[in-house]
Amino acid sequence: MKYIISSALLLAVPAFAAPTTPSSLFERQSTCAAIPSGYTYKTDAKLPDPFTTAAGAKVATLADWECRKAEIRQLFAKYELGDTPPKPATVTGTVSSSSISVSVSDGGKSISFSAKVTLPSGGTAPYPMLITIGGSSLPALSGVGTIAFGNDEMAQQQGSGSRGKGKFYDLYGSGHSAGATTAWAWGVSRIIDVIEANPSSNIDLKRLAVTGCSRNGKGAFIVGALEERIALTIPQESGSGGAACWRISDSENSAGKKIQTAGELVGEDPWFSKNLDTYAKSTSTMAVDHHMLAALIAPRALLVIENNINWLGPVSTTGCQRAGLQIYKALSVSDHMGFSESAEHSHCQFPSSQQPELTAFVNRFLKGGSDSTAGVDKSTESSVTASTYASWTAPILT
Ligand code: MCU
Repeated sequence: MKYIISSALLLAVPAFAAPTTPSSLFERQSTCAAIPSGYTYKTDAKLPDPFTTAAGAKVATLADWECRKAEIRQLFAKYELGDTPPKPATVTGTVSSSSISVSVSDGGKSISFSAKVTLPSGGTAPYPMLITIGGSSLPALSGVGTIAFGNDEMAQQQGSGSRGKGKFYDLYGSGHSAGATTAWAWGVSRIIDVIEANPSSNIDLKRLAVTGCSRNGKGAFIVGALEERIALTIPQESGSGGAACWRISDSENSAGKKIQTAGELVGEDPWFSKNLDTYAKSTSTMAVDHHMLAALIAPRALLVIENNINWLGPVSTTGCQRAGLQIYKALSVSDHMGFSESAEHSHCQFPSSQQPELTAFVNRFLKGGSDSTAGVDKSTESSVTASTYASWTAPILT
């Protein structure tokens, strides 16, 4: 059954460290073990341990973690995201003060798209920029410009019949394993390729953030997870498929809460790979869950914004992201991640109560400030702890 959020309009490392490109990440990780062939995960209703490898080894050092991170990325592809094609042979484009144009050729096919640029009114170039997935529902961020990514053009989200439609699939074929959110991440990566190739533009490659709300918040979370050149990821009210963990949502649903589960979500829109269909009704067999998105984003900054609307799964988002915070703690960068869940209000209408943490993260990670109030952990579901849902504890990686 399809539920609708009542208030929703359905149409509707230090921050300045050099960005790491996916290729250099894979170069560093070329000595990592591959997932054993025929690998399957055990059945476990508790959240998978980010610190135990597929082969069963404990992760104790930062070097171990680099390999585990590469493994987690592969596991996300296998269980729910599908494959992310690498940077294509040809990516060209231009950056102006009003637009970024992108042309891509791969395997004899080509696509072009553009994103509207709005530079900030104050400050000096190159500017920090917020990449918006289907628009932003955040209040304007002073001194930060926007790059409006048209995600629906890249991969549609208009019901299950829209799977495999959009420019990504024009290039890679309608049967490509990537779900829409993965295809959006690939598209954002191509925009960043063009920014990178135009180093004298008005845009600061090292100060890029991404946001989106609701379904587009799921997208923002996945974009931040798959694209290492994003310094700050701000998914807003993403709920199931974003900040919620599949397993916790299932247990909440079993307890009678009216909450979105993976089983329901896969019938709505093609946000995830068809790979997820296999596991959507048996999420306890998945080797990943959404606390592990933090594994892909850390140590880069992450501010997860949520709202106490039942359908978003407030207990699930709180338990899940409190487990994610353990990953940042293990990397000794607790203050690079924040979780902020507020009392119920209209969907995607940012409340003033969450302004302090938004300001703190933007100051610290996009403007080079030393705002020590980053690292928030607040939820109206105050009694929810990660340990209820996880049987592991995080080591401090050295
Ligand atoms: C929270 O995002 C989605 C939700 O997953 C869907 O079930 C519902 O239909 O739409 C939400 C949304 O995108 O609202 C704008």
